[in-house]
Amino acid sequence: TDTHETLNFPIERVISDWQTGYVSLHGERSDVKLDVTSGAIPNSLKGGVLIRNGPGALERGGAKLNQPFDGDGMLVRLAFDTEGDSVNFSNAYVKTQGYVDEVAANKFIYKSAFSTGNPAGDWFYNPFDFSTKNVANTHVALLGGRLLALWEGGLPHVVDPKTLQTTEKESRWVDGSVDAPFAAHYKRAAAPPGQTGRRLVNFGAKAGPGEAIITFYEFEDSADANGRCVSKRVFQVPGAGFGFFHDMVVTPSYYILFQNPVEIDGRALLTEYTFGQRSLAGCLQYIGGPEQPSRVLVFPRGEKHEAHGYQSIELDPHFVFHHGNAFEREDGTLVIDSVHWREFDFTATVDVIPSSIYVGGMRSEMHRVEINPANPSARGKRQRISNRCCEFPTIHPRCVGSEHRYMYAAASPIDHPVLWSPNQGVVKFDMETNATQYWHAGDRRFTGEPIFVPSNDDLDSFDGDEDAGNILVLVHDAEEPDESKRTSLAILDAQNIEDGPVATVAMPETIPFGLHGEFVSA
Ligand code: 3ON
Ligand code: FE
Repeated sequence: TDTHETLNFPIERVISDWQTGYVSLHGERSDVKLDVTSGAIPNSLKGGVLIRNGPGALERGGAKLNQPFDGDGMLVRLAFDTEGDSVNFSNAYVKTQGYVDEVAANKFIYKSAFSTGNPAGDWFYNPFDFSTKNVANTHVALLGGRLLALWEGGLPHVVDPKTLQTTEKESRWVDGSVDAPFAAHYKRAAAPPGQTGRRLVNFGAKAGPGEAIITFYEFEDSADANGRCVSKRVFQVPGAGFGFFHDMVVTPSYYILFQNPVEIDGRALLTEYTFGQRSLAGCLQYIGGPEQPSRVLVFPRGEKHEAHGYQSIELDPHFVFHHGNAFEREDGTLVIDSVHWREFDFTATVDVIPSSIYVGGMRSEMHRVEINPANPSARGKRQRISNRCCEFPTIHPRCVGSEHRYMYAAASPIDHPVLWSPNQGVVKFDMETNATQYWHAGDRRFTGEPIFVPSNDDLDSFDGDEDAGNILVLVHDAEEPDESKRTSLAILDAQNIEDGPVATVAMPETIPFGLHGEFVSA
C-alpha cells in the first residue's frame, strides 16, 4: 500500500510549511498601491473590487487561539485600477465590540466558539458565561451599497465597502428584518418563478436541544435597491438542533440545507463548558454511522410549494461545510454538489497536526447527491466525484440554482483514495466529462478560496462559455524568507488553469489564511 514516503511526498515539511500561514496581521493599512508582479490584469477585472474576510488575529497580548475559526474578522480589499495594471490594497478589522474591548485591554477577554485551552489566561475561562464572541470573520456580502461582515453565530456587522470602516455593530439590517443568528453563506440567485429580479438569499439556524429554528431570507439584489428583505420564512426542525448548518443552496423552488450527524455532549456542556474549561463547539461530537445518517432538508421556496412543509431525506453519513451548487432536473430530481468530509473532529487545532491525519481521517472530497423530493423515504444517491481532497467550492454566478458544468475548489496536490494533504492548488471539475484539471501553486505554496469572476457579468442574458472568466486566489509562500511578505494574489484563466497565473500581484504584508470573499464588478 502507498504511503506519503512511497509517493515521495514530503508530508511533514508540507504540514509545517502550511502552519506558517496561521499567523496574525495586526494593524490596518489603506490605499497601498501595488504594481502587478508578473503578467497583466485581465480587462474584465479592471475597476472591480475583491473583498475577503478571515481571522486576522490569532494572538493577543501573548495569548494564543489554537483554533483559527475564532480569530477576529479582518477584511482585505483589493481594488483593481480602472485602466492600468495596479491594485489598491487596504485591510481593516471589523470593529466588533469584542475586538474593540480586547484591543483596549491587550488581551483576550471573551469566550470564543471553538478554541480549547484557555486564551484568556485564567484557570477558569469565564465560568457561567454562555455568550460567544461575535468575531464577524467568515464572509462578506455587498447588499444595498453596504457591506455585511458575516459570522453564523450572531448578527452581521455593517461596513463601508470603500473605507472598510464599521458603521454598525450587530445589525438587524436597514429594515429590521434580520434576527440572530444570521448565517455567513448566502447565495445570489434569480427570484423564484413568477417573480422578477435578483435575490440575495440567506438563512439563520438557531441551535437548541429539541429543535433548530431555521429562517430563510430573500433580499432585493440590484445596484439601485437598498437591499430590503422581501421574503422571510421560519421553520421548526425537530432533532436538528446541532446539525451545524454552515452553508446553503437554493434552486428556483427550494432552499436546501444539509443536517450533519452531530450531537452535543450534555455532560461536557454542563460541566466543562459551564465552568469555562471547554468551548461550545468543543462539546459537539460527530456521530455519523449506520444508525446516524446525514440528512438533506428541503424547504419550499416561492409560491409553488407554499402549502407543503419541509422534507428530510437520509444520506450515508458524512460532514458538510460547503456546497458548490444545486439544481432541479426535469423529472423532479434534486442534484446537490458539495464537499463531504469523512467526519469532523471539533477538538482539532492547528498546533499539533500528526501526519497520520492525512491518511484517511477527516479527508474532504467533492460529492454529487441526487434525491427525489417526491419520495422522501428513499435514501439519496451519493457519489464521489474525485479522490483529490478539496475545499471552498465555487461556480459561475449565473449557474446558481441551475445546472452547472464547471466547479472550482482549493485542492490537495495528491490525487489518491487514502492519502491527502493541505491545499496547494486549484482544481477544476468538469461535471459533463468527469475530467478534472489541477493547477499546482508550488511545492511550498498554499491556496485559499478560489473566487470565479466571469468575463461577462450580465447574469440575465448570457450565452458565453461557462468557464470564460478568471479565478482569483491568495497564495501563501512558506519559502519566502521575508516572513512579512509571504502572500500574493494569483489570477488564473479559468479555461486554462493548468497554464498557471496570467498575472500575480505581491501583497505588501503576509495575509493570514482567510475564509470567504467576493468580487464586485465596476
Ligand atoms: O450549536 C452551535 C454551536 C456552534 C459552534 C451554535 C452556533 C451556531 C453558535 C455555533 C457556531 C458556529 C460557528 C461560529 C461557526 C464558524 C465557522 C467558521 C468561522 C469557519 C468554518 C470554516 C470551514 C472550513 C471547511 C475551513 C476550511 C479551511 C481550509 C481547508 C484551509 O486549509
Ligand atoms: Fe464557509
